[in-house]
Amino acid sequence: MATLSNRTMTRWSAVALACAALLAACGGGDDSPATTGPLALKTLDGSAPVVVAHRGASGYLPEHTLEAYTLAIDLGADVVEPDLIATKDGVLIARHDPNLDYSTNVASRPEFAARKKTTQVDGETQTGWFASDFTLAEIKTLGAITTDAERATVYNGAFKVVTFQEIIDLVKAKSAAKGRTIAIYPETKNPTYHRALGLPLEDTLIAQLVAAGWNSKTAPVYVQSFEPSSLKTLRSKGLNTRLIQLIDADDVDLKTGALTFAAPYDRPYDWFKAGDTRLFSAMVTPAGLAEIKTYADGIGPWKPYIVPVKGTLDATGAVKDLNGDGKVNWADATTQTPTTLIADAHKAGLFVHAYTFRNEQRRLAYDYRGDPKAEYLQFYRLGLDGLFSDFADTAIAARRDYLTETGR
Ligand SMILES: [Ca+2]
Repeated sequence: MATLSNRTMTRWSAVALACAALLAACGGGDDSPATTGPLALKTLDGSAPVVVAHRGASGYLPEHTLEAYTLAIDLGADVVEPDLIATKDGVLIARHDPNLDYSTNVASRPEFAARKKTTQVDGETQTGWFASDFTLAEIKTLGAITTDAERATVYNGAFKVVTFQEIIDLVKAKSAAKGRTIAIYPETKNPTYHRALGLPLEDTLIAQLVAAGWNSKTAPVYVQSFEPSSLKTLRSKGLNTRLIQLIDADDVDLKTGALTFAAPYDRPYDWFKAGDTRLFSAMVTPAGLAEIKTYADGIGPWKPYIVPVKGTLDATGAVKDLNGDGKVNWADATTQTPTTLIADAHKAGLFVHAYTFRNEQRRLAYDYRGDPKAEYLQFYRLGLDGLFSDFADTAIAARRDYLTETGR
């Protein structure tokens, strides 16, 4: 197994621990990207790429907690990203999945044992405890846990589930305290699923953004979804913020370098329900981009839509274990010639925010040589407008290098 042994990781792990202990005192990561300089940047609007803290500083602390968002801001993130689901009483909370078993300690709570059930989420059968069966007050008694078994578990149970309103309040307070505008990037999660439960996300989201004074194109808000109908609903009901169409796939076939498409990651669930048989990949064609431009401002594709990766095959046609760790995975793939997606999207008038950038060695293609900054630099140089990172500090350090090399 790859180990996180390089000096950068050790250093930032130490920073993370220090920040968790002393959040208020950790403010050294502020960054104010310049927007002019000798070499024009290739982003859509010519400004520096935006760093979005994916689920907060989720590389260091249990995701989607006030502590993870606070740490991300203190590490210098421009934007924090909450995924939104609804409680039984209709409150928007930040969780990646309606199934609370994935990201909280609900399974350890005997008083909730009877609410365990098996149900379908976007066509996938899941067993667990579901947010729509719990009031906010009940969910507030739970502790968040890491969703990545390879990451620190020492904070499991220590932090509470956070509401969308608490995130808005945090971002406003931190913006005032730091003298820079911090934005939010909420995602409507499983919007068709929520609508079927009688807990539509869109109306509540709009109401909260309007109440925050943030219903405009220039507000520090980006709203994202995998389901086009959710974005269209938001627009038709009067939301004026920037909207982003997310573009997924299931995996990469390392033998061919091709994206693979298996349910539920093959197409938006609303497309499936409507009998639309196109795959997510239809969205990156010129026609697909033009269609997105009719209801959104940007796209959020998975990284290999921009920089494909592929394994190296041995004489038998099997993918080689290039790094010799006994496993064949992403860390044995090498990057291929970038696609024209960024240029194509820009031509269509759409900005591009790619996901998800992570520091772990096993998540880095072989030719980045274990250096996550090498990956960020490649994408920045391609003209990427923004990215989602679990390690915002690394993304910002790489951006500083990129801005320096462009004369800023
Ligand atoms: Ca390997």
